[in-house]
Amino acid sequence: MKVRSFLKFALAATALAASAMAPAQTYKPEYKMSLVVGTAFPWGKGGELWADKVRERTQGRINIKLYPGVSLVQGDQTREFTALRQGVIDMAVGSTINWSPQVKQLNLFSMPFLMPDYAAVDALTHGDVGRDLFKAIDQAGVLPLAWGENGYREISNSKQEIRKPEDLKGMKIRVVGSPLFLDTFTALGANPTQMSWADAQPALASKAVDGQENPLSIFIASKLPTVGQKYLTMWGYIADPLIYVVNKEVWASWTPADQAIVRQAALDAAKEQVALSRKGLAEADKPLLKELGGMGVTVTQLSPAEREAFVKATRPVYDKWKTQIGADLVTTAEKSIAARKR
Ligand code: X2X
Repeated sequence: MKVRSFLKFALAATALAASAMAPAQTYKPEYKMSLVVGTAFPWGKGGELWADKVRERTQGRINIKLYPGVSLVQGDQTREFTALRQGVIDMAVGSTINWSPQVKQLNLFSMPFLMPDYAAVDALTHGDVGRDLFKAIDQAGVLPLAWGENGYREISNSKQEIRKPEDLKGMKIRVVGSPLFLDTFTALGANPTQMSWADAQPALASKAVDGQENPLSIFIASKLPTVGQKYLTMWGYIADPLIYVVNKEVWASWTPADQAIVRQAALDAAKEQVALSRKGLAEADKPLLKELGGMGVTVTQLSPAEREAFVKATRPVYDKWKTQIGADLVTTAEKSIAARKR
């Protein structure tokens, strides 16, 4: 064999071997999507919408199974982000609260009374802040694709109406596992206790804790009024967005065409999911509140002056966390909110 034809042969053989080993061609039979709650909730529904669109638009090349109850991390929602990075979880629709132990900037949305209304939430997620936070998540090792929404977290309890911070005095309130929540509820005179959502429900039922804070969609679908959570105060102190993400190795294993499909499906599903989360609350007469009355829940709406007392009591917490989260990011958020379209 002449040198030239030998070289040609060797090149061809190498290319053949490389294509046989190419990881880009290996799709898993099934991808695991982590969720805290299932399809009876707007959150779980948002995951299902994403999975269905991807399956349909890829003709089944990418087949996603839902794992609600954060079952891939045994219900420990604050470990979800690490499991995503490590590949124990392939993709997720997760709350900023649950990932804030690993991505401290995500604590932004838990800053008490930062976001006065939905327009403020949108100004952050769809503006410079949203872009900066996606960069932070990417740098932390997981690929973010779209913003969804869990919602405004209102406070409920089994003991008495809450109208002023003093009403919270000594109340045992279940909070999620981010230290910012301990600071907020301690500042309000309550007795916060950290536990997972899986542990919170039996703790509320047995009256081991007096109250909790969650979006109304979670409050209702989890049937909290039936375990004695009869007092609900609409204080709108924080709202947690949801983020649609994919593990980076999984992402890299897909063709560019399939990556584009998964990204667009996440954007489409997230848009529908946000509308579901706001249903009954975004309308001027908030029909969801009437529904709650029918479940025997006393719904308390605060006057601006009453709300201000909660803002004032938590201001030192806001100031402390502004530094911890990053003063620049928080200032950008404050400016974006001030300039929002209403
Ligand atoms: O644990 C909660 O309160 C929940 C379900 O809202 C989250 O996962 C943040």
